[in-house]
Amino acid sequence: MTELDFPAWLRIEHWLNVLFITLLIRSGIEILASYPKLFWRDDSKPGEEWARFTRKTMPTDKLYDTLDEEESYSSIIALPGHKKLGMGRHWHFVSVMGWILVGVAYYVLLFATGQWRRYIPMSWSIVPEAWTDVVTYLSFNLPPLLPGEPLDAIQKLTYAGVIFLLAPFQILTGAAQSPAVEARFPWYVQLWGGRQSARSLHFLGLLAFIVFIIVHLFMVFFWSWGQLNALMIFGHVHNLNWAIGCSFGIIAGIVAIHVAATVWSLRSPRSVQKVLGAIVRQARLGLLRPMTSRQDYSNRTISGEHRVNGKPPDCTAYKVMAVHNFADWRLDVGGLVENPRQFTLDDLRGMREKQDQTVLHNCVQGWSSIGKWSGLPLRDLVAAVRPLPDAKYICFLTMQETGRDDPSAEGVGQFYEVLDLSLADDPQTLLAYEMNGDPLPIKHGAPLRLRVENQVGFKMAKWIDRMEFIDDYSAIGKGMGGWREDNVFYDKDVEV
Ligand SMILES: Nc1nc2c(c(=O)[nH]1)N[C@H]1C(S)=C(S)[C@@H](COP(=O)(O)O)O[C@H]1N2
Ligand SMILES: [Mo]
Repeated sequence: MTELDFPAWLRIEHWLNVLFITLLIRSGIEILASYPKLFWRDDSKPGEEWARFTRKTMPTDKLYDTLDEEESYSSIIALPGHKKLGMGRHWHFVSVMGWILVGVAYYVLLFATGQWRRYIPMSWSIVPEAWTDVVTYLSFNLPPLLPGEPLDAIQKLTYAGVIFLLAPFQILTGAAQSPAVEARFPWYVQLWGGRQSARSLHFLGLLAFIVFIIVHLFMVFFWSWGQLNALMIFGHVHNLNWAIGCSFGIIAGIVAIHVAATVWSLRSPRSVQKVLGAIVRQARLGLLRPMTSRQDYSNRTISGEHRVNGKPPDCTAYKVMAVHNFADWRLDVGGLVENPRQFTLDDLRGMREKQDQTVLHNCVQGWSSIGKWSGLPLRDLVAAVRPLPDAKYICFLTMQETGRDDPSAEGVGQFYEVLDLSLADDPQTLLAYEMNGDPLPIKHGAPLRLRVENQVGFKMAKWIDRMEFIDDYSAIGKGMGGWREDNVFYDKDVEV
């Protein structure tokens, strides 16, 4: 065999890659568990999934929401397992940052050192050769190596495919699922066939990675575990037993990191949320926060049945108000403002002509729908109450008492969400009182709900009746910036 002279940087990259890819796979499976169905179309219409990874069936006689569809997977396959979407997201985002850094360094070094020649084929004749190799493998024989190279044709093509196509494909289809990217560049999502198509393709990319890993491990084993590991660890074949020992040592180390990440996430999710959240936050605010929504989907793309998340207020006061078309409802706006006041629905309707926006809704769980929302841009209301200079956030309080309204919810107390005041400037941040041309239906947040189109769905509080301008949210709820942040450990800022 021609020497596989792996330089030190390449050997280090290889093992870091193993760490990050396995973290990405397990945390990705956790994210999948929260909505274990795959669709091609952006309405995520029940029954139209092309793949499902759950046996649950949904009731047809009562309102269920998409959280009822969530699955609990084992920690063996998911990081951390057991319905912990918040944790899965933190690990996925931190790992992808690490993976991209490692990947960029890898590309740069590959081209700087000429090592790329190992992987990029220079002649089309490699394609028929690769095919012959596949047939040879399938008949349990070993194909010849390429002249003067350490790989056979199919190996070379596969590595080129994984390094230069599959890895970028996963990053690009991942980015296509960020609500901020989708809001700012709707054409980019369409490039992948839509939000659900991007999610499905991202999943197929995962399968491709898993197949690659299995075949790769099998081949290494088949060729010589000791020799190849010696080359990938020390850069030369020396003492095979020592190399085999070290390879298992490295694998044990990676497994230990997985176990530690899993145990940490299950035992103290709050500290994971704080530590990993702080790392991801920088990248999120720097790269994605500037992306403001510019969506204008055509009427014909509107989903026939917009999906629902959250159970409506289950109390007499709300129901009586609903019967009277919310004539008695008031929006209370106060806190750090010059002009605290109450608004009726008619006040909001009368402040200016309603603004329409037809947009893609992204739920943190992975489903989407397209709806047309109409209402008052939040910035108009902000201008009317005149925030004081130290106001930094708006806290949206709702009429929903989660413990009362949804006994299966993973927390109790009033549902609320805190928004950075700066997001109120975005033209498509809206206080919506209409949906698809009708007054807002109860399940979608009647009489008033928030729309912040470059964020994930859970920020868009429904059934709002109070807005408080504040300079600090650490004393509200459990202090994390929202009910879901408090109870299921999501990030407060969710451009992804
Ligand atoms: N008050 C309240 N608002 C809420 C929720 C909730 O549970 N309670 N769920 C959020 C989530 S997770 C999503 S995805 C959207 C769903 O909006 P929709 O039901 O109109 O599709 O509402 C958000 N607003
Ligand atoms: Mo959601």
